[in-house]
Amino acid sequence: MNGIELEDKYGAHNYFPVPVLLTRGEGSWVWDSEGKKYLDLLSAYSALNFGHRHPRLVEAAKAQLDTLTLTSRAFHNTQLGLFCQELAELCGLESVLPMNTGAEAVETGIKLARKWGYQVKGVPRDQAKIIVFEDNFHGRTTTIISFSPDPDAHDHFGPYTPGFECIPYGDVEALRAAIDDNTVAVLFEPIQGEAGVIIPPEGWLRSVREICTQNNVLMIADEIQSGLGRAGTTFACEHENVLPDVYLLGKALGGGIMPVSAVVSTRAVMDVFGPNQHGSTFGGNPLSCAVAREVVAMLRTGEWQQRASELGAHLRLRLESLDGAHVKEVRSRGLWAGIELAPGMPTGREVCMTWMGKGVLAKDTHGSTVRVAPPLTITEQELDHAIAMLAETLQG
Ligand code: IF1
Repeated sequence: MNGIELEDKYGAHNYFPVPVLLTRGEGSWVWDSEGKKYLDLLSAYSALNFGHRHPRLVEAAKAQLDTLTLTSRAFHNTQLGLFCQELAELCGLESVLPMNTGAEAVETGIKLARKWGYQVKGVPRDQAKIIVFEDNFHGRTTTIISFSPDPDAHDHFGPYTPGFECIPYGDVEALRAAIDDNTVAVLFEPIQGEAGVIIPPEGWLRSVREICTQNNVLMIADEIQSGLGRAGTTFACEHENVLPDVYLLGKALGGGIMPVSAVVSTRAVMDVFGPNQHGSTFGGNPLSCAVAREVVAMLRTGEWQQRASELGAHLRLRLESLDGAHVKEVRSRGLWAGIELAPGMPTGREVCMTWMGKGVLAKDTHGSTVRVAPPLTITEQELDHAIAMLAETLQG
């Protein structure tokens, strides 16, 4: 049996992957078991912003593998403090709580906001409310899916966690109306990824910032997919010069090598967590921190963000030149685009299957949208080739 057959026989069927068996990755490219190569336009949902096996990141991992990989937080290790300092400085904030997956960072952010609400804001016990948005995606734990609008993610996993109110994304008046004395946080994606790269109206991020400040509510930005260069800036919030109270980070923070996530905030907010009140076995391990420190160092120069911004402008022009009979709308920021297919076109999955046959790997979302999120290492020539293959695919 090959890998696909083994997965089918012994693996849980919680995904429906595109039928390709990958064996090697390098930069913007991956190879399948038959030696065919593909441009990777998914980047593991933006966990591979620096491409497959970036030499600087592999080197950082190898060096740490030969010294110390795991201590638990029962003891200090020489990588964690430096990671916290360097990431806090990159964010323009003061304190870092390291975790592993994005969902763990989101859960940590929810616990942080609730505890801050009770201990600092003075919300009555167990009355904390967090405002979330329609078409959100923040992960797959039972609390997170409690406020998921997606039936596949939500249904049959009850009983659900209370304390969340879901309102329309991008609607300032709805937000103003939803906030009350028990509201402790607003949890949002600055650009909604899974919803299909949905970009909020210009000024919405600033309004969220103002409303949160005016009402003593924590502004929690889930930048797990939108952050770390993807949107052409270090954080997507920067597009409107907004600094949230809390950043939730993950995916690319691990350099495409380790699962690394983090919650970053001010010292005043983070100090609501005392010893033994939160944590995880692997959070802050020296191997993860060594890789994530190299990611932070690569982002510190701004060259990756600049590259995503410039090449993203080129990507947008190329996508907008696609035939309007095939494409209803292009939404993009930086090297991140959602291509809404026109009515009557094949489904997003069918388009991705045909595109795969032309040497490009991408993923659909919500049936009619094709996501484009190449590694930020992609060249203009590679991008042009991928779009040319898409144009061929759409021509049918
Ligand atoms: C799957 C989607 C993307 C995220 C944001 C938190 C998390 C994610 C904004 C949780 C994770 C992943 C999860 C993965 C596929 C992918 C995904 F299709 F599910 F919705 F990217 F859009 N916040 N997104 O995008 O991070 O716990 O996964 O590390 O579950 O299939 P995680």
